Amino acid sequence: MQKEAVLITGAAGEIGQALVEQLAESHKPLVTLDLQDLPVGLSKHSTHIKGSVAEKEVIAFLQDEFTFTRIYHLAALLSTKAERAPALAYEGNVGGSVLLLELAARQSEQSGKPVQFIFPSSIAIYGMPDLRTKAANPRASEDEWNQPATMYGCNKLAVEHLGAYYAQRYMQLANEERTRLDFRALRFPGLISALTLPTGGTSDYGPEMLHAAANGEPYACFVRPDTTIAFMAMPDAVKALLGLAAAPAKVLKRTAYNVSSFSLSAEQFRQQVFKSFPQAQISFAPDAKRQGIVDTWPMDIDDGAARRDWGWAPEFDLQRCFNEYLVPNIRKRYTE
Ligand code: AKB
Repeated sequence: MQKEAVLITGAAGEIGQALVEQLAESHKPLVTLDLQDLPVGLSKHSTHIKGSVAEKEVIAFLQDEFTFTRIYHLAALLSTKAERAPALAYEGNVGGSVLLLELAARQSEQSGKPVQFIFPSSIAIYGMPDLRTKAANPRASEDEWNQPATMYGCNKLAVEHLGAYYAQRYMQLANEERTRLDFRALRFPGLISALTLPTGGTSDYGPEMLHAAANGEPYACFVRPDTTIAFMAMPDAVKALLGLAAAPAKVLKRTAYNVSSFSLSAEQFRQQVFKSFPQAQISFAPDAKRQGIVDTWPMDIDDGAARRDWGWAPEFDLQRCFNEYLVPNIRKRYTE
């Protein structure tokens, strides 16, 4: 007998760990999938499968063992790592997503209930053509500048479109009506966690700068001081995922929503870090190629649609994020 469950892929990643922590009590049974093991403290909360979303055997095992009501598909190779291995990124980021969309489509048909498929997309789907255009258009809304400049950005935009296809058009030539999956996506800015360090992204300079300062290590920032993008505290990212998942389908007017919190330059980020770690040694040593990627991302994104349609609002603005979430928890992490 298949067990009803909630699935989290990429569960050992930054968002994954925060989401497992949050869902541990409320969502049972919880099934987690990742190439890595879950950290000891989290592994007791789920049935963990070690494997890749791009492996057909892994997806077939999940299909046979569980009936999923909701899937948080977080597994992804982030922008910098994906640029270093584009084909591998495509295989995992898009190929793996299609295997999971197919699983959700089949289970929606079998149960007659739409499986909810929650997908974290990214500011990386945007492609600002140059710095003048970026400065002249500080808050990108969902339907503009969708010309990603990275493999990762292309992957995220492709899965947004594929998800909408599976939710609205899948098997449209078939005679009989069918129950389709319920696809919902969020475009996240750079995320900052006090408990984990980023791996393989290009917005990583922010969290790396802060964690290095807290750990008493010098840090050379790989982007220019004027580089500006949006960021969000990890608890708000989890809040957004749960908020979108809980929204009644009838209030949603699009499948992909921007969500944002605060936008600042790398220099402003450094000044914010100095407030709590005045001894920090933070310099700038721009990496022209990675700089080129961040320069195509908007300074901020317009999340008016998410606020209007399903009441999105972040808990943490810049000051609260640093003073109430990041600094107290990071201090604990590096002093205890
Ligand atoms: C990355 O830098 O690749 C991610 C993102 C902005 O989606 N953190």
